[in-house]
Amino acid sequence: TREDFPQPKTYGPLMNLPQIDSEAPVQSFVELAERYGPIFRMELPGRDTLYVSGHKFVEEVCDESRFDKNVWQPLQNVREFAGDGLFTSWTEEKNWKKAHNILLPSFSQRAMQDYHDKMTDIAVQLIQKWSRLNDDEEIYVPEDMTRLTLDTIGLCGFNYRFNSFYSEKNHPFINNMVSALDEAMSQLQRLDIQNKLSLRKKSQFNENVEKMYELVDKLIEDRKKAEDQDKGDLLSRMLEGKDPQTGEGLDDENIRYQMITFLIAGHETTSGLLSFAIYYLLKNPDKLKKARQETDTVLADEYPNYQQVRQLKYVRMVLDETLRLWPTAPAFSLFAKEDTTLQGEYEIKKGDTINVLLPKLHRDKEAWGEDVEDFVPERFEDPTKIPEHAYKPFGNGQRACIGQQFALHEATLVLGMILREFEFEDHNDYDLEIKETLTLKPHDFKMKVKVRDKKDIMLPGFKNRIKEENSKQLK
Ligand code: FDE
Repeated sequence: TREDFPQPKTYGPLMNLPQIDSEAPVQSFVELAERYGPIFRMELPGRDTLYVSGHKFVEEVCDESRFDKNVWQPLQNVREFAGDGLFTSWTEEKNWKKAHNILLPSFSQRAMQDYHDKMTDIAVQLIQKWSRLNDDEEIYVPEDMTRLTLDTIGLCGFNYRFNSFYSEKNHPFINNMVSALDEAMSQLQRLDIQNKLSLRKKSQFNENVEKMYELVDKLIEDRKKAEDQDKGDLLSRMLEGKDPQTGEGLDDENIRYQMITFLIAGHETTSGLLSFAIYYLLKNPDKLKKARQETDTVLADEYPNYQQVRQLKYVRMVLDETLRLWPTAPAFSLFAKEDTTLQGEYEIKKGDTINVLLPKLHRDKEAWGEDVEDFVPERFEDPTKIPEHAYKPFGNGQRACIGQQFALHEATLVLGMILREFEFEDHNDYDLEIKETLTLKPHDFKMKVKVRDKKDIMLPGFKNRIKEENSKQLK
């Protein structure tokens, strides 16, 4: 029964609410998992949920014959503006499968070759900005990474340029999105009655949402009017694509929701990933050196090509390890499709919800060994050695992240280029502090960079030598 699950002490009608820090809910859950173990129960007003973070439990809840994605409360709040887009729809809804089928080829490895040049275009803007800084100027890492990832999804997704590098201020779309997300998240921490009373917040929220729709609807409308409609981006694929199962396409309202979804999902998470990766390299000079040796060997030309990015194996491992320690989408939720048990011992009723707590799962010592807190990209050297059910930064099964290849190609390209161009300086001796919104980011993380001595890498003879080595490697 429910009483058999470990559970922190409850406080009257607030139940377990006081144990959650509203600024840092995920970190609260991680601490609770340390105390109450790989499965525990939390009762919040109107919600009664299990949290799992041990690999044996996760293996079971990832069994798609028994469990399916739960559009849990945070996603239901986002659903108020992302509608039945991929991220916020139930697997049962018609539009989930339809959009999934139509969009899958747009996110395949093959499709990344089409996006590569656009990704490079934006990456070059970042490199140029950093190259032109004066010695005393600092970089606000997450802010610049957010500029980069927003502009990348805007260009690859909809052939739209947010041009974030040309402005000190956020693009208005970002402000609207951040306030809407913020409000969606703070609703979680308020009681229903408080939410009903927050009329002013509600009308602000509605205004933010309207503004987001305005931009997106205009992009759809303009594209429909355009002479040459096929821009090879997500938008043209959504406007033209037909679901092979039903022969149907997506309607305009659903395309709007998908666009909002990609803008949210495609930039916050990847921006956090790049920021954490730089943080870990800054704090681990031996790993930094190794990654840089790789970029100096592989990235011989001014602009990396698609194939070279695929050869950045160690940089890629750096990103894998970063996502282990700080999975920027830190949790996902499931519901039981039938009555069942976990570990043959814990009774689960049909409809019960279970949240998977990734930062803790990724530190499960049974699966990873004792050194879980250390940054060791080498863990990912041999793909067969990755403990499958202890590593889920992109979620699970058919509801796993459709943008995984996109995010990893983009992040590998950008991190590779940054490493080749700059020395990093940790001038503030930055202490990691995690900021939680829908995703995780290193709060207030700043550093300085210096353009590396180009003599090392740009002398013509050197370049040729690198090219020779590259072609040897390719053979
Ligand atoms: C999804 C996702 C997930 C799952 C969730 C749940 O289950 O609820 C996860 C965990 C993720 N995702 C994660 C991530 C990380 C990163 C870096 C990313 N992600 C990125 C990206 C980009 C893009 C564009 C995206 N992403 C998108 C997406 C989508 C659409 C989704 C939904 C899918 C389905 O179908 O469901 C996701 N994503 Fe991610």
